[in-house]
Amino acid sequence: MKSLEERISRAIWRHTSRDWINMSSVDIVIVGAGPAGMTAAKYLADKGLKVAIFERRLSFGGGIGGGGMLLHKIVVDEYAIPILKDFNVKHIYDDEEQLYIIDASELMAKLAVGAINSGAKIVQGVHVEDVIYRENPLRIEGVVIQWSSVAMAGLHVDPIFVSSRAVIDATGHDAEILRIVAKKVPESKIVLAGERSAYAEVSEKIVVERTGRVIPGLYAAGMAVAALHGLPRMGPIFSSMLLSGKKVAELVVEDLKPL
Ligand code: 48F
Repeated sequence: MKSLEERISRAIWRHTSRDWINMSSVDIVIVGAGPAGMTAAKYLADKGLKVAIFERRLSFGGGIGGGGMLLHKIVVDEYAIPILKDFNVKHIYDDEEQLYIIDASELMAKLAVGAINSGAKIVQGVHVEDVIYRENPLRIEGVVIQWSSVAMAGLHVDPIFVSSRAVIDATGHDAEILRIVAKKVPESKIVLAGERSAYAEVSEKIVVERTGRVIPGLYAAGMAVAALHGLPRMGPIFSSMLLSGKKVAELVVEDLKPL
């Protein structure tokens, strides 16, 4: 007769292993469970694609949770309303400012629920430290992952791999994956212009416009787009993060179609 302790351990090992074997190859890896990453995940999973989000923290939401300077509200403009409806996020209209107001906690939770209910997997505590690439023709074909705790402890532990047909950098202001590829795959010719100071009206539009494929197999969404193209920041208005996530999903679906 197995003890409860033994059964707990066996259950966790068995089901985690099954998941990881299943995730050793996916259609799309999304790096970062912020607003752009989770929005992209839902729309990709809605198309029946196998989606894994790797998030290095033990929570999802990225920059949403801090609201605006720790005040628990964020704002969006009208262009984001259809996305809020898809995720069932409550929003109220402020007549005076002509903006929609959302509770930060509700947006975080419902973006995650939407992505998960559509079939995407969010795995927390996993740090993406590199990519898999192929030459002739150049293509990104997955990511190299490590437990965040190992990365934080600075231990020298070899990572493992997740193969994918597409990788989306949704890591926010630091554009971590683009930065790695720029440095370690020089033939990618990626040059990060670096994010510019605040100019919300311009950045809300242009971040969405410039969202897309960077090199074959590698895409940028959310604030990573600003870091790549030298675009201004916008602070706690999140319409472009949601629209960028939706747009990158549509572009990836289009690119993966012929296979
Ligand atoms: O920063 P984040 O929320 O990115 P985003 O989706 O949205 C930006 C807004 O939050 C806000 C803004 C717009 O109004 O200016 O800042 O572009 O979410 C990025 C997530 O990626 C995780 C990080 O912990 C965060 O949750 N992340 C970053 N690098 C890695 C990573 C990595 N190398 N591996 C795994 N996760």
